[in-house]
Amino acid sequence: MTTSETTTGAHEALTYTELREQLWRALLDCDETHAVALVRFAVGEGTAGRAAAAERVLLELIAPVQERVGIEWAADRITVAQEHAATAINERCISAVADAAAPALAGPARGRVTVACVDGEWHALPARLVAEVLRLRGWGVDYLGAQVPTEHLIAHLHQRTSDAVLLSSSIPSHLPTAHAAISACQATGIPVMAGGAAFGPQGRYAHRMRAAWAPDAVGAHTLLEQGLDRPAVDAARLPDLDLPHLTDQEYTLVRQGKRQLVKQTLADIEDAFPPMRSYSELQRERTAEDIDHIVTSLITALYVDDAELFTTFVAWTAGILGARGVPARSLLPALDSLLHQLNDFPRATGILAEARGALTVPGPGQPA
Ligand code: B12
Repeated sequence: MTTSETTTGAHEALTYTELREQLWRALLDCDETHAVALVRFAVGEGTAGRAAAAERVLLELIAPVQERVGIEWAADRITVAQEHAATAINERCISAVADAAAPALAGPARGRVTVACVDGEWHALPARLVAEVLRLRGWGVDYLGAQVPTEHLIAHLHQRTSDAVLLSSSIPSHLPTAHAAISACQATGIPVMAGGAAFGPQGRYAHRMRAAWAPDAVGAHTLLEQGLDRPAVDAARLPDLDLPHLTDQEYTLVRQGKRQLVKQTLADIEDAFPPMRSYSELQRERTAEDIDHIVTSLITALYVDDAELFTTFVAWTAGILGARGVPARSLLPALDSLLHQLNDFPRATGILAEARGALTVPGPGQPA
């Protein structure tokens, strides 16, 4: 099929399942022209219902195909380069949908919101989807994109009128930064809604940080329509006001000792996992990165006081390693080393022990 067939109606009878498959193929072929033609086709020509059609394309075509990109990368069936290319094309597709729907958007805005990713967060695509859906539903949106330093976000809020700040984060390790950003935004008197995978099942961490939370873009619209409570203009609050367990200092001390923890863990696993001795320089670097991520995740779990955050991360790491031929049991020496090093920290050892127990280790003779 050629690209011109795409635009001349050859897809008229396509179901959403077929459209998703075609978009997926176009992403794998790095065929941006075809992908853009496909989403434009799916939005359709007529003005009536175009905003609703555009929303459906964003949430039921582009979003699930983007999630598939993650699944295929995690399973080692596509490369990092393919994942980057696919994401770049999907970003272009979102712009194309927004352009195609623009003529259907009229009338005064319902209100204005600012949508931003927390500092350090590169996953801008989820936030962009939220921003575009809100625009389609009549909101004025200041979309600030990826990794917005909190002080610049606050400066923006002082310059522009916003009814709410919508903060996005996909990676849990950004939760301490997200918490500081939530508190700083609220101190300006503007309500905050958080969203994205980082905030946990049913937004449990957003709630603990006193932010509103919605699972997705449509949920964000519903909450905005209901109206968010305006916080008092005040000084940004200290984290332990929301998270009293932080007064035990475990989070602060383990975070301060992170470099040494990573270094010692690497030394310990080299002793306990003999295949590591023949690792190449690149393999060693990757292992150091993995340990760094594990320690960072433990520190985040201490911050929100939730062992499940760490257990989920360890299981995810085991899955990623497993798909690349590295057995899950290779993580055990790292967890044991951390357990030993953090012997004096009861919350940390509790979290580590829970993750260790949850890590399924095949018995002798079973494939790892
Ligand atoms: C694309 C991608 C990237 C791109 C991002 C580019 C971009 N412009 O966005 C790049 C290459 C930069 C990247 C980098 C990394 N990534 Co990445 N990435 C992804 C991927 C494949 C897709 C993300 C996405 O767009 N999802 C699609 C949207 C639709 O999903 P969504 O998040 O659920 O969004 C909806 C809701 O959450 C909600 N929502 C989102 N934000 C908000 C905000 C508000 C206010 C509200 C109300 C709702 C809301 O609404 C959205 C729309 O309905 C995911 C896999 C996945 N399944 O998501 C991994 C993924 C998120 N990445 C992952 C990882 C590990 C990383 C890296 C650490 C990799 C590395 N070793 O460097 C880095 C971290 C970078 C950083 N510091 O942030 C892991 C995270 C695992 C974990 N639990 O920690 C994932 C899950 C991959 C995987 N399959 O395992 N990544």
